[in-house]
Amino acid sequence: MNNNRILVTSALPYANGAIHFGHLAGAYLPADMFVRYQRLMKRDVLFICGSDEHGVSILISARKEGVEPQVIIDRYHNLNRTAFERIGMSFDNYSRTSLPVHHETAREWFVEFRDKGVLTQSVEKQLYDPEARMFLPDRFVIGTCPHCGYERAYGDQCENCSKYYDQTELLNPKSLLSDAVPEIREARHWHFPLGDYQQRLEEYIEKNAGRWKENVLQQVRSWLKSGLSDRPISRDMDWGIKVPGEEDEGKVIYVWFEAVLGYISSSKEWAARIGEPEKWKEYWCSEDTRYVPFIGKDNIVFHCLMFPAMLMEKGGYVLPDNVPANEFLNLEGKKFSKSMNWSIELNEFLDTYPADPLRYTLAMNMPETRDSDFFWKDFQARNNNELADILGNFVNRTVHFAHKNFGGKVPAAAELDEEDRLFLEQFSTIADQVGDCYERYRFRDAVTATMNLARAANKYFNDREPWKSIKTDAQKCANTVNCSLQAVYALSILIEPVLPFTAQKLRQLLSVSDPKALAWDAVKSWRLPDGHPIGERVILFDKIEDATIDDETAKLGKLTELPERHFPPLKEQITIDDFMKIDLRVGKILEAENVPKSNKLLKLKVDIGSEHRQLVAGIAAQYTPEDLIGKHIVIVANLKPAKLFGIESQGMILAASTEEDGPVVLTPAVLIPEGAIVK
Ligand code: B3M
Ligand code: ZN
Repeated sequence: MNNNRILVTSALPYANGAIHFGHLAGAYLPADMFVRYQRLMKRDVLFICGSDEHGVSILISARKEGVEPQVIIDRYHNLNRTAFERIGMSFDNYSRTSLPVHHETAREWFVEFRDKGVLTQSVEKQLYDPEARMFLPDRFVIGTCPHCGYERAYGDQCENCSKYYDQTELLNPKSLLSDAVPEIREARHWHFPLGDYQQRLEEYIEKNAGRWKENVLQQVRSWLKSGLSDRPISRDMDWGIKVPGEEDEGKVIYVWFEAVLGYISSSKEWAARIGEPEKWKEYWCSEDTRYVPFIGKDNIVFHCLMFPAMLMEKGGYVLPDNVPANEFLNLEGKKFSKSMNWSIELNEFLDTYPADPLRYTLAMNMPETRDSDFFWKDFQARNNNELADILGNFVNRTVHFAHKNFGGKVPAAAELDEEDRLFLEQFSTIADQVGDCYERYRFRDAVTATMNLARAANKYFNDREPWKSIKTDAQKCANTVNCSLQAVYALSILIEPVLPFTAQKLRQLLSVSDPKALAWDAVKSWRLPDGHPIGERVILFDKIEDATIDDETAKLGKLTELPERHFPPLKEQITIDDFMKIDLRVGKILEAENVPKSNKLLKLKVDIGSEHRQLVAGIAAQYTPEDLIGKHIVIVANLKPAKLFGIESQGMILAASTEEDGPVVLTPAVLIPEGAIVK
């Protein structure tokens, strides 16, 4: 394979929400770093992305808001495109799958496969909503999970026990569109015979296995081991790419079948835009291309099995050379969740902070082999202690010193000593090391090695003490400043993949315009000429205060709007006499302790005025004993005692709860004496 032509794609984000840090660290930032490195290696790179604008989730969002799906996709396409630009994603083309070029491409593939007899048809039982008059996609129906009994399980998967099943297996199904009870009807669907490619896919994967990431291989091998089966590739829906032909009226092409083809149509759009409409073929239809799709781990099966099988069937197309999928990034130890406000929106973040420190922090915490986290404190520390104190500081002192003592010009070096030479030699070694990391998709290591040059440079400047040699040995001082400025140049190239905005500032500062200097290998050979003018110093990184970070952390999880929740229907009516049978009393918690071997239960001693009660309450996951002692609460005082974990509970504490979050203990809003009656 020719290593000079490289096709890189990043997963097409659904135009159904704003991309967050997790997406960035998964499929976008590593792709951009890889591409920027390869461009500096002077390779012929095409970098492609776009919005994925079909699929059920977009339809659901549209119904929820009561708008057309077009409104949703326009909103998020524009939002995400802007966010990508601001964070420095250097796509050659950012397309959208609602464009005619994509619809045509997807139909062409579908029809070709259908006409060749590759696709099969079968009739399946599916849930049909008689009121909305449509077949229900899996996410449009809920019911009771056939495995665990969870009552709000979706049509394809239960969020409680994670099991997959067929939507017709759901108990008590209900349509989310109309609340109607769906009927089971037969629906005819087109299938892609993925099972037929089992052997070819196995060969393809094993041929590459030596180079692919372990986390990717593991998932792929387990799919292969359980045996590939045919995949339905049509859906009964009116949002998406229509399946051509009268007999397929009302059917659209399944989103995953067409979304992967979005890479190809985005490339076509790019080729047309640059005035060479056939040029996309140089990348896609050539044995000679190194094709690397960047994705998150949830997209592995489609990129490692389904898409390659489609490409094999089509013939004449390049297969992925490697699929360096990342694991997931969490936020402060928890999954990103928009509805719980446990998320950071990229555009909002970039209104306050520059892009490069975020790119750096995400790269240093990239979930390459296992899930990882973004912590605000870590972001602050990386920005202040690494970018500002090491990289920024080195550049500033060097430039400042050159202005103060050498008129803002590169002083001529002569008779470098051993230490100078060793320092300069490091540029080459580090450039090779970093390059090797990028070639092997090891982004954390690449950035760590890059920063090692900044560290070495800071140390060199310190050790050489030019502020002393200026008085005693003018040539030695000139040599130090010359070498240090060469390091600023070397850094301007080496940091480009991870810190492109800062790299740009450095090149401006050094007024580097020689095209020969803008290459990875130039770090080894190109040098700033003697007498070359240096610009005035600029602040590269502003420090971030503790208070700012505290504010940011405090914002997390604070809900401005309560998420939509579902509760069981109301119970049947009772009389006032029924209610009066319950004796509710205010009590004060005197003691609280964990129940050994239980992570749910707390043992409490409660003063209810007339007596002390021992209660056992299932609130240990939400409260520590210290949280509770001294609190006023309400208890059911005349409940028959019961034993929990062998401990007697003489009553019950009142708490409100949702399925998602555990109980919240109810407390009187003002101080009320123990024993007071609640009714
Ligand atoms: N939009 C799923 C996702 O965002 C899907 C990726 C398509 S890549 C062709 O995870
Ligand atoms: Zn379940």
